[in-house]
Amino acid sequence: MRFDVVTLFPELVNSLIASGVVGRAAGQDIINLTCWNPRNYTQDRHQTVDDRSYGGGPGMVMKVEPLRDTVRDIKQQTVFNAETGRVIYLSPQGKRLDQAAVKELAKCSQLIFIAGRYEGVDERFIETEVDEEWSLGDYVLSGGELPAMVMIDAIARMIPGVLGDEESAEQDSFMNQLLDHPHYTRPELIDDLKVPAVLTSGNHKKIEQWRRQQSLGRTWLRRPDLLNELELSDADRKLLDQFIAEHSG
Ligand code: 9WO
Repeated sequence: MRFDVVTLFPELVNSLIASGVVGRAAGQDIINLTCWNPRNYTQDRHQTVDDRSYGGGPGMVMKVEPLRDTVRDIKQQTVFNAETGRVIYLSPQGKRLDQAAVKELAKCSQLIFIAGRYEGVDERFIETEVDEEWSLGDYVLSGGELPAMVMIDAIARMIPGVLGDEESAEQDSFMNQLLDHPHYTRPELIDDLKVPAVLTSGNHKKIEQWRRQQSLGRTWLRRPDLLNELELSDADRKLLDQFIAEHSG
């Protein structure tokens, strides 16, 4: 899968491939990450990529031409396929990203991310060149680079072969639409805090049940909105009812 990022800060985005899961996938040529700087697509002496906002007010807006020429060059140089490729803009005005959307996007052959800066980009660029607008949440950052990096990380780990067997995405929080259960490692006792006995019992059936119950219980406590989306099995219902009884008792 190809990730292309249009950014005024390529070194920030390229730091993704220096380490971790994404870095390893890039090293194995499972993914390709390439940054494109719209400053290289300007025609004027000052390499101008922004200008004042029509209507007035503080702050600058990213100009159409450098962004449009960058996207056109990416599409030409990488032989962009309009069926399997997407141009994505990251902003608080986008649709909220969730794991289901991440899974869908992981089926694409190429994603071109537009990382905006300043107060945003000229709306005409979004209208004509952008396929999808995504938001990570209701907060404002100083640019779209970090959201693009977040999306690349989330999408890359859904691509077959990116995660090792030990890291398998099937076990992740949200892959089963619930929050994750708690995790523990050595030592078994620290200060007066003990690891839950079930986890050291060696009873794998019991351990799996306990983890499922913790996932259900924590989702009930912290994200009831997620639970409302689900039709629980009889077994899950019993586990959750027991959790709720113990929690209020
Ligand atoms: C900056 C600003 C300053 C003064 C008044 C209003 C303002 N709005 C913005 C603004 O929204 N800037 C954005 C910065 C322009 C597009 C890129 N930026 C961005 C993307 N900030 N936050 C995101 C983002 C993307 C995805 N999910 C969450 C946040």
